[in-house]
Amino acid sequence: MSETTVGKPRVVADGPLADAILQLMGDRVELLPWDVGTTGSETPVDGIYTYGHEQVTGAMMDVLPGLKVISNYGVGVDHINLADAQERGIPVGNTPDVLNGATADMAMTLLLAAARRLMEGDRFARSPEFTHYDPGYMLGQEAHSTVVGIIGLGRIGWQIARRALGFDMRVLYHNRNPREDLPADVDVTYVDFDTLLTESDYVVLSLPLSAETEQLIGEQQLRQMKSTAILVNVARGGVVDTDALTAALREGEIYAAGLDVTDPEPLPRDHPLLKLENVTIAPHLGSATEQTRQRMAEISVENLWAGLAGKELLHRVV
Ligand code: 8YV
Repeated sequence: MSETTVGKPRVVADGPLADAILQLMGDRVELLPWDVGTTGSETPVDGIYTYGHEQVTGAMMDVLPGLKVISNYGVGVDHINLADAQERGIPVGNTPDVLNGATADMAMTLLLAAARRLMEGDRFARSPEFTHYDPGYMLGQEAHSTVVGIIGLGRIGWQIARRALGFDMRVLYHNRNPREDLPADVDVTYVDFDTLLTESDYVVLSLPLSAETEQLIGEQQLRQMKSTAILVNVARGGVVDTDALTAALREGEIYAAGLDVTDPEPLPRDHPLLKLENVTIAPHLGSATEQTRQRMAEISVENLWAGLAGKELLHRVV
């Protein structure tokens, strides 16, 4: 142990961490590499900081003596075993709300790009094949004045709904239960899962990944969707059966997909999904704006400080 690390809280983190996070942490912690969570430590480890989506299990918590807090950079905590954390009395913090707007913007970006074949057009416009304009090529699907079905009308889903209303879309949603807290003058309609799938022109996924939602969208659900429908996923790749989606897109069961997330992530570089023209895909950029990332950094580091000091976290999941 060097002189500069004596007495500092020791925190296992998966990195390399963004500069903004390192700046906020300053020299207040000793950062330990992620594999300490596997090899274990004889001296106390005070915290875990998750930057990407590395798995945090009860076994990892057990080999880090004195663990006081797990702070996650992001809202989704499906990679952290919450039951194990709760059982051990270790608070888990996340960064909700600050990323609602950016993630909803990304949902609309993917929806519009997939509907209007933007990436296909971009590839064509750059290629040697684009030698003359033809009003008959690359006709897409209308986005305005259509029906969007949001699965998971939580904090992010609500922001997607507001944007869709601005596009004159009719907004359907499905949650475990209808929301009672929505403003009365906002026209969003709760429907059952099957109705949402069959009536929507756009099915947008913005729900957490859990044992109940894993592979929620599979072969049968894709078959229920319109052949002109577009699936947008800004949630987690695991909510969708990747093989079933690949087949549905290839066979024209649905029109297109706009994906910010995949399962696995990233997909193997030779995966057939990546070869399809009717997929618009981003490398998990939902909340990736400079402004949102800064706020996520601030909240996650505040959560870390609070947990290390034994205080209530700013945002605590369990
Ligand atoms: C983050 C996310 O980029 O917040 C989430 O759940 O998926 C993303 O916005 C991610 O958590 C950072 O690794």
